[in-house]
Amino acid sequence: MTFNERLAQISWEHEQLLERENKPIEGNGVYERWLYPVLTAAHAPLEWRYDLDPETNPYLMERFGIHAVFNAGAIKWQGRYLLVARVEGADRKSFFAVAESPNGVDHFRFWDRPITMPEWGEPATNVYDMRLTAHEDGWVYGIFCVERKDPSAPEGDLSSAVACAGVARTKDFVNWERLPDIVSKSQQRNVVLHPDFVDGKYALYTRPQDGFIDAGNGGGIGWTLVDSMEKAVIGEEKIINRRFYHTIKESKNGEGPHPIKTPRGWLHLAHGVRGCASGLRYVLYMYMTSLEDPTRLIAEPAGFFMVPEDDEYVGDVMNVLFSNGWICDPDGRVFIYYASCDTRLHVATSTVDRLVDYCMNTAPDGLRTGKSVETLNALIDKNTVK
Ligand code: BGC
Ligand code: BMA
Repeated sequence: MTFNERLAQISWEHEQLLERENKPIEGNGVYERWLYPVLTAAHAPLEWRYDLDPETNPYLMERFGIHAVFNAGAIKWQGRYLLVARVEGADRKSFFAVAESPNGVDHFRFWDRPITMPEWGEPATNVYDMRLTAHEDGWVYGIFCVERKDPSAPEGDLSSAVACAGVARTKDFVNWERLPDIVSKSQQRNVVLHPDFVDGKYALYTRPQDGFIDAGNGGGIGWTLVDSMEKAVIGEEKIINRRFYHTIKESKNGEGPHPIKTPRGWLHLAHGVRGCASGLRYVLYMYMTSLEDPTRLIAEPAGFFMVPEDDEYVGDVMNVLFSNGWICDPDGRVFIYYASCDTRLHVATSTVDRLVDYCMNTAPDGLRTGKSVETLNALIDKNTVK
């Protein structure tokens, strides 16, 4: 193929992908998955991947490999559905890029350029998993994981890392003001800003952990209040959602996007991790906290909300669903953006009513098999005509 033939072909294929309509798949009553991923590496603009000049790139080769698009923060902004995705290059570095859609389920297109995130302190080796919060103070904050090589790692150890929470704020998603990384006594990878002031302070969901990978004695998802986001220091962390033996979150858990305020309480989406023969298994689960006291757990259905299915099992890091973005429309529709296997991004839809019903009316985990059978028998009794 000539340069021009090849360019015509890849442009046509790219446009087909971007214009493809999505459709919902009937599910379990709680949510509907949609057939096609909303964002993949193939959605990246051709201008990002190719040198389009026949003089300097006669074979029309990719010059910058985009490998995966996943774990996106999400927000409704000026009537449009915006995702701030984690885009990972062939070089394993990830960065943030905004993609927008008119309806939240398809036609997502990246803006012209990725986000140029200002550095703070020692330049980051990697950044990922941004949680977006339109805060009561008028700013949109992005809190994300900043990863740097562990300076105390022995020579030859090129894996040990230090993770902390980076903070930036914006009013247009193009220009970001970087604030100091959040100070914390432990490493932090899943820090999320609550949208409202609480007692006049900023409230953060945290995830204290012992090491870079190990949650260790960090009991689960924490909560802390800080005076300012311009100099945030995590002091006392109150654990609001614990980990338990033999559950989907026995190894680790972390807050997803910030919770949605509903008349019955704050609705949370989180991830739970357990170890198994095939490595770490990441699944999504939900819980609710009280409006009066956002640290008080009021409902938590047993087990997972979503796990990988079919093709979702296959990817770079197998057996992983992860979500750090959802959008709640004024009519109560909820768009849940979840990624599979650190590879691609999908959407599932539900409503606030259905998700609250799911949380309030699904039995909690009894933490042992006998309790599970009791719960099951109660349901069967209810369904059995006497
Ligand atoms: C990866 C993340 C992962 C973390 C812990 C990082 O280096 O980029 O995707 O969550 O390690 O395994
Ligand atoms: C983590 C997260 C994600 C990722 C997951 C699975 O700890 O921070 O970036 O999706 O591991 O690799």
